[in-house]
Amino acid sequence: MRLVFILGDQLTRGISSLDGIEPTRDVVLMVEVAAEATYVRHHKQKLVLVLSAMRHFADELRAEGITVDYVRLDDPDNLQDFTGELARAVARHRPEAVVVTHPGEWRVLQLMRGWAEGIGVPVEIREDDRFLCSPAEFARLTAAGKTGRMEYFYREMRRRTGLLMEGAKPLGGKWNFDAENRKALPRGHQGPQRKRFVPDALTAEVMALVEARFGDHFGRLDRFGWPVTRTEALLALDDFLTVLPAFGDWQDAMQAGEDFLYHALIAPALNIGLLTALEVAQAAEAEYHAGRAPLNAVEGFIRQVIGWREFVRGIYWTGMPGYAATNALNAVRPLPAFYWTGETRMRCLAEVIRGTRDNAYAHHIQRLMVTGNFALLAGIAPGQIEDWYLAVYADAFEWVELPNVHGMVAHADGGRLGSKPYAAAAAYIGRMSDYCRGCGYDAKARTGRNACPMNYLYWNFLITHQDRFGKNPRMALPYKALAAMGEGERAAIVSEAEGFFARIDGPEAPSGQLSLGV
Ligand code: DLZ
Repeated sequence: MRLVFILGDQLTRGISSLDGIEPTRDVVLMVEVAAEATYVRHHKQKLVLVLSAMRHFADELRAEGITVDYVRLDDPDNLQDFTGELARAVARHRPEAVVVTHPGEWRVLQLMRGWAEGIGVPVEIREDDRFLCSPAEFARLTAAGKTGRMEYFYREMRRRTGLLMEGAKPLGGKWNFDAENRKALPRGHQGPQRKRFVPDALTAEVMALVEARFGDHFGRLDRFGWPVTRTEALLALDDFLTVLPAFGDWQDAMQAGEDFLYHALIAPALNIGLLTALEVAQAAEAEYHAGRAPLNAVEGFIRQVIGWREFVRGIYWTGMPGYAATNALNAVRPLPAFYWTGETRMRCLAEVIRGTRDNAYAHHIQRLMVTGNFALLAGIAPGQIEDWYLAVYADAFEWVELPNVHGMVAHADGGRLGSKPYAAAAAYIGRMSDYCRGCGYDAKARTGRNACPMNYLYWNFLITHQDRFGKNPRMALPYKALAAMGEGERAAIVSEAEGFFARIDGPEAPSGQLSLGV
């Protein structure tokens, strides 16, 4: 008999480890272990998502007649880590072999590689074929030179899948409609009511368990509404398709109090396996062909799923472990405490952190241009900001989170993912959101007592990294503006930034100004 070990982000009936399973002979093993909940202190909603989805998935396999050996977190004999629990299961079942699918994290792959010797049973690690491009193929494609950047890789994935293609040409005559996807929302816009899922009895039981065991982790649990089964995930996908037409124009827009807007909200389900990339991309394409959604919206969504998502996975698996160790900008500052409390006078940050706490979710521009932008400008150590993202977002698994944060947010990879850092001053946030209205800081002031820190930190960032970015043609404009500043103004910027860093965990947030309402 074979023991098929399925992890918490492998909840797909078609997962490769289940290929050829013989229900009368083989056993599926699933284990809830504290080590996975605490190696970073995951948001409570993320813990509920994974554990509840695991329990539902196990029930579905059992309903098919498959034997599932399921170890619960509160089982008194639980050794609380993957290796210990696999060893116990091997002793229980005495399998001829263990079958697993390639994990989503380099750390776990190292564990898996040690299992055959450590536990004394052959371990077959199968490819994770839920992705369109394997790491080996990615290495081949990028070594060929042409697809080293996301845009070219994406075109290759379009050709390969035939999505939005007219023969060999892209539908609509262009590969990328991003320029049409950067509109701000009208003032006071009310977003749509998005589908959320009421916890069933099983999820409620997991919520109580998480509150009891991990009650001191970040995040609110009372607003849990993520899909935990494939049926619910398909309903979440349907809900997205109804707002897809507006997703394109407003995908970069932000508004206080509007946590979801027109975003897909399917990444948590997709990344634990309840949906597959190809099916969600095909569902979006069908909306275009049915005349229900415009091309800019559909293309923008499909690019994220078959382009960016696959590209960053390729970067992760071909680059690890060295990729995570780079620190091109020598960023060493500890993560400010307000990332956990939301207690800052910067309304944009307070609002995004509030949404993150409430939902284990923020959309891509909030992650990139608010919490990410601040971390970049403030020179937060890559490992610290990466751990934060990995912990707080329900969809964050390392293969996707790490390159996004290490490369795109922190530019710690020296430009492998993006040819320029995503650095912005308050003007960008003011243009794309209503956060600056009602903020205690002055978004227009570059220096001075009440200047928005994003402004002097932005110019301070350009000054600090002038040697690296000063000659980058994509940054010519801001460096021209910097060159036009007098020495006095440059000195004032540096001194404002130093003053801010000195009080970053202190009186930056005087009482009465805390935006989380605490
Ligand atoms: C994220 C997570 C958590 C919180 N708990 C478990 C668990 O108890 N059992 C499990 O099999 N998987 C869990 N996971 C998902 C794993 O951390 C994930 O599979 C690895 O990080 C590899 O991507």
